[in-house]
Amino acid sequence: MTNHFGDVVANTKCMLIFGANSAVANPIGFKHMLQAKDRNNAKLIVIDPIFTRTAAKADIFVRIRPGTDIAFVYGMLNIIFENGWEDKELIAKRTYGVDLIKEEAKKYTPSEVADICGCSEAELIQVTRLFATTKPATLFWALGITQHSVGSSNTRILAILQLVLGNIGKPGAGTNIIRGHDNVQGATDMGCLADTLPAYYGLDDGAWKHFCRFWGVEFDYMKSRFAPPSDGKNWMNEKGFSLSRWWQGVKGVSPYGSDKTVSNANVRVLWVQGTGITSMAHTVKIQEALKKLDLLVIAEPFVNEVAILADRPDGIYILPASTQFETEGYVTATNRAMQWRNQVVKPIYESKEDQEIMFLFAKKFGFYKEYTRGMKMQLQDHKLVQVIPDDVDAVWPDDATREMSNGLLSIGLRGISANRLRKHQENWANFDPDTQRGIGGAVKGEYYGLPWPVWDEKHPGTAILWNANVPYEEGGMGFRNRFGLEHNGVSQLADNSFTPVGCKVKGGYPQITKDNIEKVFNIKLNDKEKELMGASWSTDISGIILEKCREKSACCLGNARARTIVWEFADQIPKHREPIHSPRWDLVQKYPTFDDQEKPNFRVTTMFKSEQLKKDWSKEFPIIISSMRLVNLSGAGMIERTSKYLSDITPEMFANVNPELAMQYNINDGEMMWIHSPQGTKIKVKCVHNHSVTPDRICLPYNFAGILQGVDLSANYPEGTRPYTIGESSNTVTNYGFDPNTQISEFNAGLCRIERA
Ligand SMILES: Nc1nc2c(c(=O)[nH]1)N[C@H]1C(S)=C(S)[C@@H](COP(=O)(O)OP(=O)(O)OC[C@H]3O[C@@H](n4cnc5c(=O)[nH]c(N)nc54)[C@H](O)[C@@H]3O)O[C@H]1N2
Ligand SMILES: Nc1nc2c(c(=O)[nH]1)N[C@H]1C(S)=C(S)[C@@H](COP(=O)(O)OP(=O)(O)OC[C@H]3O[C@@H](n4cnc5c(=O)[nH]c(N)nc54)[C@H](O)[C@@H]3O)O[C@H]1N2
Ligand SMILES: [Mo]
Repeated sequence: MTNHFGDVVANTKCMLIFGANSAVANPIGFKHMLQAKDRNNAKLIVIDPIFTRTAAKADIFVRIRPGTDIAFVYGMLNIIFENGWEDKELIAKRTYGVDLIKEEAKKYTPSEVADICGCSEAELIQVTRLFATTKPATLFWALGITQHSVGSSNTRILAILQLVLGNIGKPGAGTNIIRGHDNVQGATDMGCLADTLPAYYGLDDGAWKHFCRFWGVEFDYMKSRFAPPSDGKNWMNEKGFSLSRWWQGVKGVSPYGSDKTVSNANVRVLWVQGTGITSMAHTVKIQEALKKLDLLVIAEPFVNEVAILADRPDGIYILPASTQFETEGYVTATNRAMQWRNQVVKPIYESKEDQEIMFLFAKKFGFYKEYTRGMKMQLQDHKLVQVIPDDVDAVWPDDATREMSNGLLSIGLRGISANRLRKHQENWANFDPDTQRGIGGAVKGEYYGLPWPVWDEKHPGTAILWNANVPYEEGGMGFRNRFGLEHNGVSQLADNSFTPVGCKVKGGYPQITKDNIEKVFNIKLNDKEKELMGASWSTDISGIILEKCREKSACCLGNARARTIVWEFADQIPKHREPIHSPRWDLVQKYPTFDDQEKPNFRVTTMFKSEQLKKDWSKEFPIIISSMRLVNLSGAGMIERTSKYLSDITPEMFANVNPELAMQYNINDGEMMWIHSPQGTKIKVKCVHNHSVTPDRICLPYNFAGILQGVDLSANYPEGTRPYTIGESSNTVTNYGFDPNTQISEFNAGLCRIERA
């Protein structure tokens, strides 16, 4: 989120939600949106293929076909440019590539959009007029946008819409993706990903060297932990398998179609800690892989249903992990704010805290010393020194928090500390809910939870990203200069007539490096500073660059242009592309998906066109299938399905089906039906007649497991651990399809065939 929920309540005049059902998935967040309606008479617009509980509260609801948001937004942009509603000054001075967007948008006339999206021209015009002419206006989105083969293009076009309207870096505006799980922002920041070290540093040697420096280990030691280079690849710099495709790395598991696995080794052990696995797509492949593994380890407070999916006689270990209430530390909320949590009780029974399990693992495998040394380092006189000896344990979580502050500069964590975050927690009552600012005492002027970036220990955190109307010292900044100084001969820096408030460097300037700092800041570094300073702001552990930035009231990120063109991606600007399994064969010809991804990404190749063009899938699979959440169940659902009362609300797995569609297949309300996928898999679920879906689509919750393709797996649960309700996982029939950049599965647009069971 660029902004925060308090800001929505206080300042927003119009809210546009694409593909989020916050009334169910984020009820507390949604309460803020309802408050904005009450307090500011803010208008709520919802764009969703399903009439959700969120849509029920909207001033305008527009139903579109899943996977067509890019066409809809280009349709909006076309109308915006035709009427001159764009922010001309911002576009001229602080963006790059908007002309290409304007050109592309011309193709999306209201009638073209109506045809692609299945809405009316009047609906598109009404939404655009309201959203473009009401200021400030904010944009929310969640999984209806990201979980698609065009997920990354989807998110880009929404950011571009806000840029064009000038709804960025301002109170009441912004691009606000509502994050999912508790601490999902924190988990991402900490690099629980297969393609980067923590804080988005990536995996190249420069990133590893930076980490080795603040972890207090030699780069050569780190290198020795990895398999030697082979097949022209240095595996240390290669992405691992993603959570959505790990099964393709297991020997003997057949991939889909022509998909290939390109790795130096097979996956032989699966270690599961904090994810449900049955919540991932392609359950049948997962089951196949689980059978072939050497070993499956689950570190969990519950019996994760991955344990029962495969009928393994041996080689499964469940380690009891304690819950968040039995540990201490911080989590990061959807608005980048860090919330400190106390240990409520010591770990009960024989369970251990997650980090303790990892420490014991490291001890057993002989790298505990190197693993924990980062926590023992402290900055003294601009240099990191080991202050706790190797044979003395660090203090959890204080020393771990310092480790992050030492090294995770790319997201601006230098200003955090355990004590600073504890102080915020102890002073909850002393923050203004609208601005999130401390009103007095020990927290005066600081933003609650120090939303990152929090550049140094005096910095208050950044309540609203890219806000150039407040000084650096209060969380202000221009747009980041991340992608070079020039592209196609055009400067990527902001126009010289634009200077963020209070900044002593006038006009556009680049991100700050050791090489350019003297010139950009018009200063002379002394020899000691030169010796200690890292190559750029994001690797300068000494902190000298950040000190100089404070003196100049200038953000280290630079003052640049926001780009609409991503020259590294297959689609340099977002393009509408039909879902891989599309119900519109005619549109597949006009808007085909990407070329097959032959170059492995996350160690696998991915089919696009070859799968899409194989045949007109809609002949055999005429119905669209998409996902939903239930308020009483979360994720893979194991936690709640072990509660008698929460189970009782949805005692069975089901699908919402429009009665008209159900009756075509002779399926009465409450009868069982089969759902078949293009991959040849099937699930047996209860048919619930429901008018939230139109007759061309059905919608399923994804929070069940324990039954697979009609087979009850109850016997596989260890005694006394079977939840009150089990059911088919909708992910058994989730269609083939992955985003080319992120590998996220196509959970929200696929096709199926139904029949009475
Ligand atoms: N079809 C379909 N599939 C989807 C989605 C969809 O919309 N449709 N959504 C996707 C999304 S966005 C997500 S985030 C995933 C969510 O799916 P999962 O990641 O599977 O989510 P949870 O079920 O919450 O899994 C968390 C597991 O961690 C355990 N756990 C809880 N607390 C702790 C702890 O402190 N320590 C440890 N070690 N374990 C703990 C829980 O018992 C649980 O088994 O599902 C994805 N799958
Ligand atoms: N009770 C409960 N709360 C949860 C969770 C849970 O499992 N249970 N999970 C948590 C997690 S991990 C997450 S990530 C969040 C997710 O939060 P949300 O994303 O708000 O949850 P979903 O129900 O998946 O909502 C996605 C919406 O997108 C719509 N949609 C599908 N395809 C498209 C499309 O192509 N375009 C548009 N415009 N809309 C589309 C769907 O119909 C649906 O209404 O929820 C979190 N909160
Ligand atoms: Mo999520």
